[in-house]
Amino acid sequence: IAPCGALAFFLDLHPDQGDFHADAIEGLSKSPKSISPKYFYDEYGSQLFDRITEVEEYYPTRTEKAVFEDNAAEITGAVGPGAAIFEYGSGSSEKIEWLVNGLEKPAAYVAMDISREYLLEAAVSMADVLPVPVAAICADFHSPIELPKNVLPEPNHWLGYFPGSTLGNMSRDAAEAFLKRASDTLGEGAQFLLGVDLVKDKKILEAAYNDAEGVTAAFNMNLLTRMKAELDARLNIGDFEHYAFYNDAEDRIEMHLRAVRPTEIVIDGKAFSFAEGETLHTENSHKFTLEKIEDLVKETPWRLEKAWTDPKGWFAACLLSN
Ligand code: AVJ
Repeated sequence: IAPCGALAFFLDLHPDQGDFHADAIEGLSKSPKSISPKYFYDEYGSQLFDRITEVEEYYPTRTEKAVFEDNAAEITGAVGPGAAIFEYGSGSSEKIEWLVNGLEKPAAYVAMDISREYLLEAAVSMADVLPVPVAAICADFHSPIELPKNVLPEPNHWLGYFPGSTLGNMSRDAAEAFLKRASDTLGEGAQFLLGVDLVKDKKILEAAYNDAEGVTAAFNMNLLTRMKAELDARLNIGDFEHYAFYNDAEDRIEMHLRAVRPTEIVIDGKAFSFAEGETLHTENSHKFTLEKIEDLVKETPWRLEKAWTDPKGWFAACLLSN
């Protein structure tokens, strides 16, 4: 571990990038059929996601931005001086400037992402822009992460940062385990700033995942294109449709690929058959209430210090401390 060009350090934990081939076969063998949403994000899928954040119906990205910006002084005040930021799933590091620039004497910015190329590119360009040392860790946030010692000035405390309501993709158990690991990584006296999408009118939720332009549908259907291109799968894309709905009992949007007629997906000569209406479950996006967040956080070393929402109560920024 050593300084790396413009970066204070680059730590590569060689995260398991996932085996699309093995996971597709495993998921298609299950009943009900499912696959991890992480396979949405190839280059084209990441572009489609960026376009989703700009469609009229998809409110989370712009609402979160408004919550952070409208409450920036209070949020950064509650974090206090001398914090070093550790961003989980930093991607293009787009949501960091308001935080670094608002904090009193920020100590450092450490970007963490599973995608090595994307991470390094973003971290190096942030090193040019931010008034603090910038570092990068290539890792999977579903595995333990240990911060390297003696490569940054000792911060007053660590601030975990996890915007985008990505926590909503996880099951309750996985979310709990994630928050426990984050506390281990960030150490005692840490804080954690979490962006979460809130429960709201079902029509608004369902519209956000069924935009009129069909960008979300294309994002979902891209999984089938990837199976054909990368796994040599034999399937008829036209036999499937995008299907997204709000599951009230589970407080989550579910995305599926639904067979519009009996069909099959064949991989390695193995046929996985779909009855008409049968689905491949591709994503859960849990929606929270502040009570639910408190219940979840209670099972971890964190406690909920304060939460900020937009005037409509659609999205929350939660500040936790351990
Ligand atoms: C990136 C997981 C927050 O759940 O809203 C957007 C992904 N899926 N439209 C979300 C997504 C369909 C998004 N997250």
